Amino acid sequence: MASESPTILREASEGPPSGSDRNRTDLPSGALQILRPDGTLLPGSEVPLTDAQAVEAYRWMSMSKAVDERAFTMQRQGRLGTFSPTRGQEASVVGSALALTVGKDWVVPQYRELGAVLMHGLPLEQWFCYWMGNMTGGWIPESVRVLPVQIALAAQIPHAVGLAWGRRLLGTDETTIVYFGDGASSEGDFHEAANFAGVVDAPVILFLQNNGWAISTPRSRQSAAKTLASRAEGYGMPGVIVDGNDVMAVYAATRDAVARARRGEGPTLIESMTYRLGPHNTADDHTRYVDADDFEASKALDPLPRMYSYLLSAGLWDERRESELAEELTKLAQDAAEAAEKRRPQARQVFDHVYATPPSRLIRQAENLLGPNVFPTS
Ligand SMILES: Cc1ncc(C[n+]2csc(CCOP(=O)(O)OP(=O)(O)O)c2C)c(N)n1
Ligand SMILES: [Mg+2]
Repeated sequence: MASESPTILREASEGPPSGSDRNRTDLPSGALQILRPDGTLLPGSEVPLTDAQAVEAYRWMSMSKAVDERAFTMQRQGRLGTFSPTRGQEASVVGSALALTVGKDWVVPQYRELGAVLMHGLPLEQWFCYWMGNMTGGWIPESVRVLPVQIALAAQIPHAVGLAWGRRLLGTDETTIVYFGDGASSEGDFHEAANFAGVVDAPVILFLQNNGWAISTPRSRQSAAKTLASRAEGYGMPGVIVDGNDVMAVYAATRDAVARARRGEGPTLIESMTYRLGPHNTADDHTRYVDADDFEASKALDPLPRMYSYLLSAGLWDERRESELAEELTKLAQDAAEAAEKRRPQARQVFDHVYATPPSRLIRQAENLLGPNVFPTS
């Protein structure tokens, strides 16, 4: 395990608020950063990951990217439904999920946390099935402590707080992490859940991925607060801002929040400042609303080359391992996608498990689509 040494804060500077739309590539002052964009360590900082964890983090980030690419291609070929890529947010997702214990702690996703759910045991084939519209894709194996994808913004946050609190009442020291975006943080559900978490000291990490956009609505239109983390004050919990493209900083901040939760000190709000390096989802065209210069600037902060450079200079990685990994991940993504395609959903499934006794209009629709006498279903 990595040491529990105190994390190093980025040198204080007068940074911009987390809500400014332009020049977002500068971090707000006080944001936690360990690995600079060029992959070198910030002077005076300690590496919070063991060598094995650093390689593991990079592998999961690379896997997330490989799956995104496969899924994107398949969506364009009409073989997969609309989905939201993680691209650009790999460090934010993987660094945080790495700080929790697999099989013990709970992961509650929004819809952009592919790496986290895979790391905590969700089979990749299930993930593909879900986005292919197969109703069995939402099934999560009993031993996997991951909750289903939540599209209704912020609706997962009260559930996560209840889950965290309930497990504590049962006498466990389990922790729950719940992911949501800057857009979701404007929903009433977020504020009610955060308030309740503070009151009952729920062992939960409210992990806010601030990627600057809620589809085409910029962060500045979500809240007039200077930073989203500052809202924590009103709920009686610490608010931490972290460079979300630095997997080490994200890990360190989440590790400290997990330690607090296990000690019975309650929730933490983490604002992870990151960038969406692409469209909101496969139905979106971000070039119509994201400033081209800003987009270029955020590409320079891509978390993958940053960690790649670090691993190279630490002697933990080389070009041969990189090309072997790329090959391995391409095959892994392809195999899982093909296995999911073999389970392609049948059109009649949309009529199943909805009503015990289907109303006549539903029967008419089913018969139009599938022919006479399709009901009763199995
Ligand atoms: C309650 C609700 N309102 C609106 C939507 C439509 N919608 C889907 S994603 C999205 C943007 C969410 O932005 P954010 O929370 O920042 O997450 P991100 O997509 O940036 O990861 C919106 C408005 C929804 N799914 N649920
Ligand atoms: Mg967002």
